Amino acid sequence: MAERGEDSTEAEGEHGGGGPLSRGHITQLFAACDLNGSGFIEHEELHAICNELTIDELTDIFDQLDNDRDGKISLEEFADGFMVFRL
Ligand SMILES: [Ca+2]
Repeated sequence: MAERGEDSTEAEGEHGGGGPLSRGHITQLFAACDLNGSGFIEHEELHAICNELTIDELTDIFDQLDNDRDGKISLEEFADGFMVFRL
């Protein structure tokens, strides 16, 4: 008689809510990607990080992240991108 209805582990892990990554993680990741510490991720920085992607793929991702089209990705845009890509 195997009863597999016990999911006690599901109770934890639901605080903080909102997105697969916490805001703190995204901020850390952003800082790690912001190689020159400008407070924005620029095209070259994305290229340096994702150097296995082609320029086309990179441009595509960059365009999707760069909502206001100012040529750089802010923390806000970066965080929004993570909601979309659900990494
Ligand atoms: Ca931007």
